[in-house]
Amino acid sequence: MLLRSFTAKTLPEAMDQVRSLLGDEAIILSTQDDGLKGVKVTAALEAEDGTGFEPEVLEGGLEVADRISTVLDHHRVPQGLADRLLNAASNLLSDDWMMAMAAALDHELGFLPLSEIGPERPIMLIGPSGAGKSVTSAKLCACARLAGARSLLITMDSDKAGGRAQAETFAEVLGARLVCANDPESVAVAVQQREADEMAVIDTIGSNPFDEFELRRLSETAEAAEATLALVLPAGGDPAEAADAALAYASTGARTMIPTRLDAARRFGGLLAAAHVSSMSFLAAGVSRHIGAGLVAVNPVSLARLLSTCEPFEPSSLLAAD
Ligand SMILES: Nc1nc2c(ncn2[C@@H]2O[C@H](COP(=O)(O)OP(=O)(O)O)[C@@H](O)[C@H]2O)c(=O)[nH]1
Ligand SMILES: [Mg+2]
Repeated sequence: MLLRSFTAKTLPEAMDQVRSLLGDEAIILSTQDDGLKGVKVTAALEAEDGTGFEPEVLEGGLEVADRISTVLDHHRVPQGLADRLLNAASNLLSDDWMMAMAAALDHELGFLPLSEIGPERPIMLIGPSGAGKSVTSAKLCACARLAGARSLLITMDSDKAGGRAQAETFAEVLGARLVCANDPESVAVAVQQREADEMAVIDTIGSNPFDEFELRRLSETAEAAEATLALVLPAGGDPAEAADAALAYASTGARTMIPTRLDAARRFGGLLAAAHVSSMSFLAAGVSRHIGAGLVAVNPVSLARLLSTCEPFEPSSLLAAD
């Protein structure tokens, strides 16, 4: 069963979209007035093998699709990605909507556990200023320490006001060895000279995703250090901006992403759009400003839970008498 939702200013316009994309065979499952956003029509098309329209399947599928669609709407997931996720969920024909959403996220997005990177490759964190790169570098060193490994923190951020002091504080607290290096060659030397059991983390200076020179420099450094690049991107931003930035950063060769500030945002459509458009896999996520407790694993189930537990903030409910 192919399931899609269409939003337009009026019902006839939405119906036109249904007919032109799915044809006359499409069955309208629900119509919903979304206020300022317009009218949303959810429609289904029978699969080529003829499956999908038994009444129970349709009813269960519609309920699952409705729940998932509400969650994706709340997070401002762009329509194209939301449709893909709904299709993936409806193909599963599960009546457990959370599991259906997890399966859909697994289908459309990539997930790479940190443990799969291995200590032999340094991790190099890139991203805009203030994204959380330095704090995430420290969190990675803390993870290494918890796993009983030593870490080497290479900072390219030491020229920034307070950058060196911040790195020195992190390194001291975490028992990490600190090296300041400002060009690809010195980063490569620091990496080559590390002890066999040291995990290297490279923290970079904030960059502009739309400055080709800065991006080229990042990929040259990663190449020289034979590092795995990870984009650090804060949650809560505009989905189109996040997607554009991630796509630009993907040109450096980055294939993984560490979203940050999940604790301080209530809309994650930007992160989903960024990961989807750039084909980057989620490596881990920042959920606190505190170094010790701030990095968690991300998998389809934990992401589905996170998305579904973000209730919209409604000031009116605080004012209502009970
Ligand atoms: N609440 C919260 N704050 C974070 C998180 N990660 C980083 N921060 C905060 O974001 C700010 C910028 O972090 P920093 O690592 O210096 O950013 P950089 O410029 O990318 O190196 C700091 O105030 C951090 O404490 C997170 O996961 N949650
Ligand atoms: Mg920094």
